[in-house]
Parts: sequence; structure tokens; C-alpha cells
Amino acid sequence: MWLVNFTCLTVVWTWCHCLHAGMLFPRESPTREIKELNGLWTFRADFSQNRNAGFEKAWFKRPLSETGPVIDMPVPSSFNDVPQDAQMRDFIGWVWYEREVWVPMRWLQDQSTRIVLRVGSAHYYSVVWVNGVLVTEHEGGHLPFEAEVGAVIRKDAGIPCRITIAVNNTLSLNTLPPGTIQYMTDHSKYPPGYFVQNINFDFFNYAGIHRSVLLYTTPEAYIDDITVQTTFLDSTGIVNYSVAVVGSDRPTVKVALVGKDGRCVATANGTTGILKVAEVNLWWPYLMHDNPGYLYSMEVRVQLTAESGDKDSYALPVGVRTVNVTESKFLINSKPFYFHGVNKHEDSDIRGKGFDWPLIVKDFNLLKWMGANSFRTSHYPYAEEILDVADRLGIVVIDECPGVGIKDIRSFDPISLDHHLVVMEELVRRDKNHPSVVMWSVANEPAAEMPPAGPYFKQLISHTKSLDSRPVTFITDSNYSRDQGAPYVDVICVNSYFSWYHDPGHLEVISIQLHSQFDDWYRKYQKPIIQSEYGADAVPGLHSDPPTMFTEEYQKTVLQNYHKVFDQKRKEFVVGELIWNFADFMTAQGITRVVGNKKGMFTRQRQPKTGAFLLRERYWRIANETGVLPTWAKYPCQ
Ligand code: GCB
Repeated sequence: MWLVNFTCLTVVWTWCHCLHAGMLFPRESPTREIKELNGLWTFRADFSQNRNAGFEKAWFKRPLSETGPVIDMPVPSSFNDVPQDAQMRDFIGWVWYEREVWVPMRWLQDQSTRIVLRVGSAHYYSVVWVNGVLVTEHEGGHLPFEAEVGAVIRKDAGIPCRITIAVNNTLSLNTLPPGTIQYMTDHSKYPPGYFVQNINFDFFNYAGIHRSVLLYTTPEAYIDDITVQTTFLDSTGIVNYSVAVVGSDRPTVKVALVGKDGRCVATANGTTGILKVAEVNLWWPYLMHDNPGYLYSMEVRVQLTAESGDKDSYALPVGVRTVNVTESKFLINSKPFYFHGVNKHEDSDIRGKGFDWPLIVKDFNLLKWMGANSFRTSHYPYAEEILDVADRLGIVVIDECPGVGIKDIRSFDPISLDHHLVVMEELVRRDKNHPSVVMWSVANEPAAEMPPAGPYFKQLISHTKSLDSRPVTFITDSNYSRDQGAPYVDVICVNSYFSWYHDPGHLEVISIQLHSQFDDWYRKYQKPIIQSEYGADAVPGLHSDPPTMFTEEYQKTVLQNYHKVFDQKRKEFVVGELIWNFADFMTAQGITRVVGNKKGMFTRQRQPKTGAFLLRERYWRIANETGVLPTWAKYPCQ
């Protein structure tokens, strides 16, 4: 089918190659430079009948403005809500972005400088050309991809370099998340060629270039990847590291760990080694310690010989901490950790899922205000910059892949599984060094009762465990008979919406149903449980007493009923509660959604509803009860 026939684009790479190895977040250093390409790009959606005109007419070969009408499009941003045009908002198919850029002369003249083009994320399938030459393709939103482009650019030095990116948002049974295209063939009801994109997930399928596009440099012998794993013994911190160097057979690698005060606390040589830190400052979660989010800087230098100067250098933030799971506890640094946090979305007015610093900083300020110590990246990986801030603040993260809405039995086939394994590899490769990330989530509410789900999740979870030592979960709904993934996970994460989707309006049944939910799951698996979603819609400003559905009072009362049970069960084996949702967010249009999902504690514009104040009191009280809350953080005096 034309909309999703991505594979036909694959070509044999001749003089540029996709990078399958390391994926270090680009950071400037004495040996590395970055040029950001954010701003206004030229844009066109391919409205041709088969959506394939761009490929048939090779739009990438010439400036986009020469092959048809173009409009301005900001990058990063979803394209959907930017034009004043309903057709663009719901567009399905290929959209084309283009930008011309001058590459610094010194980058071009020094032949040994590697020039890498990196896209932070684009949803869903991307094809990238530089000066009309195909340089890479990538399947999947929410994760970065890059290509070495120096050779292509140097061929045309002297003219600005033209970057063209085609992005297709079509979802099929084998994409993550999956979807289907449905053609409507009854011509008494629909015009010829009419089709819709069906999805089984509850957020708007925003698309476009969602995160920063960069050019960055490295020397020809360069640090390709760094992996750290940390632990401690009494007061000594231990950082096991390994450094992958490309472009040199026997590089000299020097590593130094530097504290916040600038003092070097440990050094080591070699591509693998151990750094031992006396009197270590551990990485602690927010509200669990006086000094949360302590980060060392691991400075890695590569020389070609022991005597030569630095060829490449890279500084990686490192937090020293451990994560362990017992039958009933989630331990960080051997101390019980209780998740009192939120589920989020990357979602806001106009920019959709586009990266936006003011929004990110505001959201972290609201989390701190609420006394939240954690969030789950429902339902896909968030921007790397967000994880960097979480590392620094000590906000704990459950890192989820885009395995959401897997409801069709045909999506449990080997093609989907292969792609799901690749996505988990990309996710772990990207996020493995973040101390804030304490658990991987491989999927949200898949149809786990279907027969092929068992082997599918067994393989997916064991593969994820082979990549990294962190605990792994998948998110299930409350029905414990549909649990084919549960035997393989470390922590049971359960979503339930009692008195909302079940027994709507009957607040009185929450307590009994929630008790049964927890007891059933624990009896069966003896694993710690997180209430990974619960909540109710509240249209801001809608009130009723006694509470009725969709009012702020109803939302608040649902939460209060859940909280009573959490307070009993957290003395036993419940290790966390994550509200659905931090803020209201956009969804596809439908009869159960009033301009989006309204289960937020905050509106989409980040103003608090009644529930936000309730949660704030609760979260600060829980934090106070742990007895390790720093004096500076006692509610309500911040
Ligand atoms: C869920 C889903 C989440 C939805 C939520 C709801 O179980 O995991 O994506 O948005 O329920 O509000 O229906």
C-alpha cells in the first residue's frame, strides 16, 4: 500500500552510512561543535491522490519552492495545529520539510572533521536527503537518528547545503504504535479514495519534526559510545564504565570523574575500567535527601598515542545509585522508594508534541510544587533534554517505549516483534546512562489475553533484560486474568478506572474493587505493584455537589477513594501511585472526549484543577512521612 510502503525506499548506501552503534547525546566539548538548525523550515504536504508525488517527481532534487507551493513550518513542532486548516490537522501521508544552511568553512576544510546530521525525533517514518543525496531513513517517532554527511556536503562546498526531510505519519499493523488505514468504498457515503487512519490509543497522532535538528562535529577518531553502571559499598561509590572508540585501533582512553565542586575524585585509563569514589555523594530522588540529583561529570578523553594531545573528549553526567526490587519493595540505594508521581504526555497548544523549553521547565516546576517524585513517560520516550533535567532534579522516571494500542492479533506477528526489539534497543542505547531512569516499560495495555501475546512478551522482556540490568515492566489493565506478560516482569504495573469506565458514577465501589485488584495480583505473583494509572475526567470549572461525573468534585472524590486504599496497601506491597494524568491532553475526536482527555490535574495550559491541590497535600504528606525529607522542603513552606 502506498501510504506505508516504506521499505521500497531502502537503497544500498554508497558513501554515507547510518549509525547503528553509539547514540551519545550531542554535547559541545573542546573537540566537538554543534550547529542547531531549528527555526522556520520550508514545508509542503503531499496531497496527491496516492500521496507519492514527492517521490515520483523527486522533490528532494531541487529546492522545494521550485516544485510547488510551500509554507513556513517551525521546527521543532508538530505540523498539525500550525496552519489554519482542518485538512492539515488531520493529514495522513508524506509531508516535506526543507532548510538551507551554511556549514562553517573550517568544518569543510578540515577533512578529518566528521560532520553528523542528527534529528532528535520525527514522527513516524523519515527519509533524509542532503543536497539531493539520500543519507538516511528511520522508522519510529520519539527516538533520535543520525547520518554522517561530511562527504556529501564537501562535494558541493561553496553553496549552502540543502537538507530535505520527508516524514510520513501513517500507522500500520506493524508500526509502534500500530494503526490501520481503512478505505471507505461505499460511494453513496464517501467520496472516491476516501480513507481514515484508525488507532487504538488515546492521544492525538501528532506528527512532524518534533525535536531539534542539529549538525555536529567529531574528530575522525571519536568516542562513539559510553556505558556506565554504578553501585556502592559502604561509603565508596563504584562506576563501571566502557568506552567505544571508532576510527582508531588502539586508542589511549583517559577517564576522570569530577565532583560538583570541580574536584577530580577518581581516574582510570583504558576502554573499560572501574572508578572508585571515596565518600561518594549518591544520586538520590527528590524529597528523599538533602541533596537530590547529585551528578558527577565523567570526562572521557581519547588520544591516538599516550603522548599526543586530545583527539576527542566528551563529558557525561553520572549519578551513582542502585536500583533493586524485592517481593514487596522497590529499592533505590537500598532504601524503599515509593513512587508518588504522575503520568505525562508531550503535549501542548499549537506545538502539539514539539519540543519546547518553557513548557518543560514549567512542568518540572509544577512537579516540584506538587511534591511529585516521579513520572512515567506514557506512552513513548520523551526528549533526552527532559531526562537530563530529571537527572539534575532527582525526579525518578519509568521509561516507556511506544508499544501502546497493541490490540489487534495481527500485530503480534514476527515483523512487529522484530521492530519492537529494535525500538527497545534504540531506547536503552539512548537512555541507559540516565540515573533518573529506574525501570523500562515495554508496552501499555496490550491485548495480553490473546494467545500470541505470551511468547511475544516473553521474548521482548527477556531481550530488554539482556540489554540492561534495570527492572522491566509492562503496563496492564486491572483484569489479572489477562496477564500474559506479568510472569516475566519485575514490577506489576496496573491501570484501573473504577467508577469511571467500570461502574460509572458509583464512587462507593472503588474501595472494594481496588482491594480485590491488589490482592488478586499479589496473591498470584508476589511482586511489588504500582498503580500506574487511575483518575477521572474533569472539565475545568464544572462543579456539582454531590459529585457527578466530569465535575472537579467527582475527580477529587475518585482520587480520595483510591488514596484510602493506597494508604493501607503501601504498608504491604504497593510501591507507587501515578495519577492519570498530569495535564489535559489532545486526543482524536470522539464521543467520549470533549476537546481531548480531561483527566489532567492541570489544564492543558497548566492551570490547577481542584485535584491538583488534593494531590499536592497528599504527596508532601507522604514525603514527610518517610522521615528523610530535607528541612528546606517541608510543605507548605516553600
Ligand atoms: C488508559 C490508557 C491511557 C488513556 C486512559 C484514559 O488506560 O493507558 O492512554 O488516556 O486510559 O483516560 O482512558
